[in-house]
Formats: sequence, structure tokens, C-alpha cells
Amino acid sequence: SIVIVATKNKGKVREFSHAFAALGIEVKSMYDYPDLPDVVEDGETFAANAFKKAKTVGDALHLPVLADDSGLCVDRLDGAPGVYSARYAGEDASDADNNEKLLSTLLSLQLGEDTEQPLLSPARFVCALVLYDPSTGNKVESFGSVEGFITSEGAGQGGFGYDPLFYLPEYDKTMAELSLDEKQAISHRGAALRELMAKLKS
Ligand code: ITT
Repeated sequence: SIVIVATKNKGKVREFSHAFAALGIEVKSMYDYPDLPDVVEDGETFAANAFKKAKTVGDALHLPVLADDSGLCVDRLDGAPGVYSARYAGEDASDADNNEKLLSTLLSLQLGEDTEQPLLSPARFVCALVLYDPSTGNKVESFGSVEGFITSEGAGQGGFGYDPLFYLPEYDKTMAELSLDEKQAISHRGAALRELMAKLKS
């Protein structure tokens, strides 16, 4: 069987493919369906944006669709970049651009403080998932989050997005230094996926 995920983010595709492969389910993404309408992600919450993606793509394909809206919330930045995480440094910003903007913003706030210490700024990743069925109009929602610290000493080649800057003290590693299995076990996306599966079973 297959599940369609309304995403163009290759990092998300990799993680969903890995998670669903363990259940014998193949993941299709927006790359597998040409001519899908553009999704306007102007919602104020992760859940609102996830629903917009699932509904736009589900209605276009006349098939049930899963969507993920996620991002990074930094305490010191009052929860930014939040729903703007993908375009923090501008409309077509790369992950590297966004990471650079995040670090320079936090480091500029730290001026005047003890700059000998590496930056460790509390933050969390948040993920909202929506599974939408256009034949009934029903949706199932789930959420997950993971706490960590933005570090000025980025590391790791795995994951995507802000993972190299997201430090997990319990592991003494960044999210980008974890394997796919390790990330799935603790990540916002892994947690949201487990909650979704539990809701679908009950
Ligand atoms: P789709 O809308 O096509 O799914 P997107 O990248 O635009 O792709 P979002 O609007 O949900 O997706 O933005 C999520 C951004 O938050 C993403 O681009 C990363 O910068 C960041 N992010 C989300 N999950 C992450 C993770 O597991 N690790 C690192 N960064 C993550």
C-alpha cells in the first residue's frame, strides 16, 4: 500500500519513507504527482498550514493525503522562526541561509553577555500532521515536539533544516548527528507520527 505525503521537502520525504517502510507502506510525495496546485501556506499555526496542504493536494488527487507542517521555535526569539521556519532568511532561502540567519540573530542578542561561552539557547522543534480524506471531508490531526538548544557549534551531516544547530544534551549530539532511527525515536515528527497511528487505531 501507499501513503501520499503533501510535501516537497526532501528531508521530510526521507524520514516518512523510512518510518512507513517499517510498516510495508510506500511513500509518494508531491514529486510523484505533476501539476498539483500551489499551496498557500499563510496559516497562523502549524496545524492550519498542515490542513491547507493536505486539503489542497487531497482535493486535487481525490485521495487521502497526509501533510506535515513543522518548524523551530526559539524561546529567546519569542517562538520565531515558528511557522516561518522554511523561509526565515527569505522566500527562496536554503537551509544554510536560514541557519546562518538564526545564528547571527542569536549571537547579536548575546552581545554584552558572556561571549566566551558557546551559545546554547533553548528551543523546540514542533510538528503538526493532518491526514485528510476528501471523500468524507474528515481529518485526523496529531502533534509532536522535542526540546533542545541552538548551539553555535553546529555539527553533523544527517537530517535537514536546522538539525546541525539543534543540540540534544541527553545525547551530547546535534539532531544532524543522529541516524534516521535515532531521530525518529525522539523527534517532533516521530512523536507526531506515533500519535497519529494511535489515533487511527482507536
Ligand atoms: P513542505 O511545505 O513542502 O512540506 P517545507 O520545508 O516548506 O516543505 P514547512 O513549511 O513545514 O515545510 O517548513 C518546515 C521548516 O522547518 C523546514 O524547512 C526546516 O527549516 C524546519 N524543520 C522542520 N522539521 C525539521 C527537522 O526535522 N529538522 C530540521 N529542521 C526542520
